[in-house]
Amino acid sequence: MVVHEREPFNAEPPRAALAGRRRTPVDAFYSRNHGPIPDIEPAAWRLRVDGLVTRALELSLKDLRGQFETVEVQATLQCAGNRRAGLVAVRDIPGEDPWGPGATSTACWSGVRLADVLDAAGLRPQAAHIAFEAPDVSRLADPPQPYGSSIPTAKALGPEVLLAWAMNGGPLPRVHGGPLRALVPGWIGARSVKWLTHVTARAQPSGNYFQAVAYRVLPAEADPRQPGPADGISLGPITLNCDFLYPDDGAHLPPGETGITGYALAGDDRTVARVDVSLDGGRSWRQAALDRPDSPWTWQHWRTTLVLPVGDTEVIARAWDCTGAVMPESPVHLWNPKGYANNSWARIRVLCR
Ligand SMILES: Nc1nc2c(c(=O)[nH]1)N[C@H]1C(S)=C(S)[C@@H](COP(=O)(O)O)O[C@H]1N2
Ligand SMILES: [Mo]
Repeated sequence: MVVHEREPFNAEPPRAALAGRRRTPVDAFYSRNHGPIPDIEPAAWRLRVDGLVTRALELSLKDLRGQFETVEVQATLQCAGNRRAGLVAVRDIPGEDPWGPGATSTACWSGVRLADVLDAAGLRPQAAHIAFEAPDVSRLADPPQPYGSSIPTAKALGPEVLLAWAMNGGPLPRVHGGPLRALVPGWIGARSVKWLTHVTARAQPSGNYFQAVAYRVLPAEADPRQPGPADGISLGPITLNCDFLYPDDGAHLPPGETGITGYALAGDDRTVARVDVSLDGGRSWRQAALDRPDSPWTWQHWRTTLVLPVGDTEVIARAWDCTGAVMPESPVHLWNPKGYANNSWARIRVLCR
């Protein structure tokens, strides 16, 4: 793993650990934390469900397993800071880690549908947002506070949104939110709250720092420490994106035919329609072959074979989605003070001799 920070722990797998695997092994799955990882005794853990509901609930893991249907969802998680390094190269982003393309990983999650739990609690008509809260207090928040987020009720009721206690067939590891986390497929990782202890139905989005202040695409000139109220764009669905998984940036290769692979992800209810690769700075493109996704919520791997010339070559990839949107060429116009949602063309340099 490439460790960006030890306290709080933030690490991403190198491209090679994601390459050739539709599902990411637990020990290669990226980990993104804003505070210390809590140590929760599963038997003592309880989930509180309250707010704009007709019956507030308090549920143990046994209650969740016993009272609701267990379901499995294959889903990719991607951090909004994925590929931030490309924005940092445009202009420094103090206090944020320069993530590469590895803040993206895919697992098979199991748990219960959030919709079923909300149904048992009985949502009131005014319940437009579902907020999540965890016990990990982040000193990066202003003021320091436990981590939280919210999603609109329309998304929360989707059958893909889980309260998950298992990952790739094993118990959910502590670092990934065990004993229980929210899983919001198709939305930025920040909404999939780990160590979940509290679900609240509300009329408004969560006022938590990580919903109301951070994870917003601010105007370039905004001060990220003092954004105005509702400044910027609150991130929900993942932005269309792709990157290379093989070869690595800076790889030394023999010239000639080389297999090139990568991943692409369109986010929420969109799908990846095409991935193109260029060897001439984007003047001409060749279409890559796109694998079928394992579910509507996972990345798609893509592959092509290129004849690489002798010398130093830049290889570029871009993805299109089913609405005809395409990744933009340059990170220059995407730069934002917190460094989110960089989906400019993916680029690697390879040296052939
Ligand atoms: N309680 C809590 N949940 C959290 C976070 C956190 O710091 N605390 N980080 C979020 C972010 S920004 C991301 S990208 C994902 C990462 O999940 P992972 O560490 O399992 O990859 O968890 C989200 N859930
Ligand atoms: Mo994230």
